[in-house]
Amino acid sequence: MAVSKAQDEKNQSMPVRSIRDLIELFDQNAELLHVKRTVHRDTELMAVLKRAQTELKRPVLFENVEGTDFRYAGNLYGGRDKLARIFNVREEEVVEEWIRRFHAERRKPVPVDRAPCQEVVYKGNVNVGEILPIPHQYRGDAAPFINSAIVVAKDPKTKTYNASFHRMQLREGNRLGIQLVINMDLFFIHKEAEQRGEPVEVAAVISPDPYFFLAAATRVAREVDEIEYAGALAGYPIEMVKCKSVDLKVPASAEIVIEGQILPNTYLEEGPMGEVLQYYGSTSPKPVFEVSAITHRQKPIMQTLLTGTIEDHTLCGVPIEMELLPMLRKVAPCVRNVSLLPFFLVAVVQIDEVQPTQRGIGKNIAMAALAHPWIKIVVVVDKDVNIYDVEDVLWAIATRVDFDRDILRVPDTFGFPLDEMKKSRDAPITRMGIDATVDPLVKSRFERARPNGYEQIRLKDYLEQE
Ligand SMILES: Cc1cc2nc3c(=O)[nH]c(=O)nc-3n(C[C@H](O)[C@H](O)[C@H](O)COP(=O)(O)O)c2cc1C
Ligand SMILES: [Mn+2]
Repeated sequence: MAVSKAQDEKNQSMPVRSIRDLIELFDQNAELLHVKRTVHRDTELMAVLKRAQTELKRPVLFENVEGTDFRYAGNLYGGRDKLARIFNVREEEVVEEWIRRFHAERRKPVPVDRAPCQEVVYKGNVNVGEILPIPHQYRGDAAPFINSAIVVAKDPKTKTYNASFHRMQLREGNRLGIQLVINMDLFFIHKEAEQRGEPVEVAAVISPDPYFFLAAATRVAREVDEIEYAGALAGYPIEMVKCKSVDLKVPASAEIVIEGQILPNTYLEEGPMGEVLQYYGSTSPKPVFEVSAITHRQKPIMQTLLTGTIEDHTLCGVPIEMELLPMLRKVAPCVRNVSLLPFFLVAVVQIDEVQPTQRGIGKNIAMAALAHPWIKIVVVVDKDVNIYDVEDVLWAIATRVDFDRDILRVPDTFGFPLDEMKKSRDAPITRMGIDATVDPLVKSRFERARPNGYEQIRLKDYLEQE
């Protein structure tokens, strides 16, 4: 379907205040896939989502799932193009726009009395598995998991609101397992409460507006109120409503909220679950989330987030790009852009062409990027290589690298905890830098063959039908 320029611009400026608005935005741009056929929650839903995600790269709305009136949305954040829609910029501008909004004016939330997320209320002795039809994601998972929930908590130390992703394993009755990764803010909030023998009141928010969602994916200092930060990303204050059973507020426009507390000194075996690197990982004792209320919209849309997919890598990788880009530019102002997609252990850095006075700068940049604890491979390329195109990056590696001189190998370094190449969980890893930039002394031999007009034309202009 051809979208006229005027139509395109109109859609782009549509205000996005909820997940329904976001789905509508994708739909108006003819990007949303509607699955109308009835699918089975545990044996079809995730298979269809994973294939649609990898093969078609589009967001998906499941309209009919057997045995429930919930609808399911997936891949809303899978890829830089989705973030470009949300921020209303071009793909190559996403990181800088996110950085710009990160530094924009923080907005205090506004309280509201009535909220869509509380149209249906269950309080007291709730059975989570009966109320919420949580799908089973991977074959070897221990149980159904919620992977898209954002946990809101008040930080008693800083008096600010924290919001972060924590996977939850479905358990019996009113209990969920919750993963608090070491050094995350909620990990510390829970540890400190535990030392006082107290639980932590929390509310897990599913399917919120995209700005709250992206704010929760960013690591920010503990002092920063993440609801106010979400307001900075959105450009409007987030509307918050009082919870029904805990002393917290949650974004009113969300679809589903699970209220309760994370217990002190209570741990149960959790996992395995297909993880971000597509391996199952191990089982270990994790804290318990005791649920006291569940609220949701009528016929809610449950957001599903498959781990180990482009969506997971977008939400983990682009926030790292935000940290990396300013840091690399300090090392070398010639750094133009960076990409951690499609797979966040591999960073591709694009630079302006190396000057004769700066020979070797590609390696300095590679060393700087490798300092990030998660990045295992970095490839540095010139500006004529498309860093969002894996084929193009491979072409540069194959044709512009002297494997005797342009490869950095750094053994015994601190790496990503879930890397299965580690001999044990705390073992160090070897990382690698690849300088695929052209030496300015032999530049003329490496000019890419291009047709006349190649950089100037827009393909779209030649394909649209009147
Ligand atoms: C899709 C996704 C899933 C995540 N799952 C978990 C998790 O299960 N447990 C956890 O502690 N952190 C998890 N994280 C990491 C934190 O939620 C994330 O880094 C957050 O920004 C930390 O916020 P903080 O600065 O408040 O600690 C996940 C992040 C993403 C993007
Ligand atoms: Mn935080």
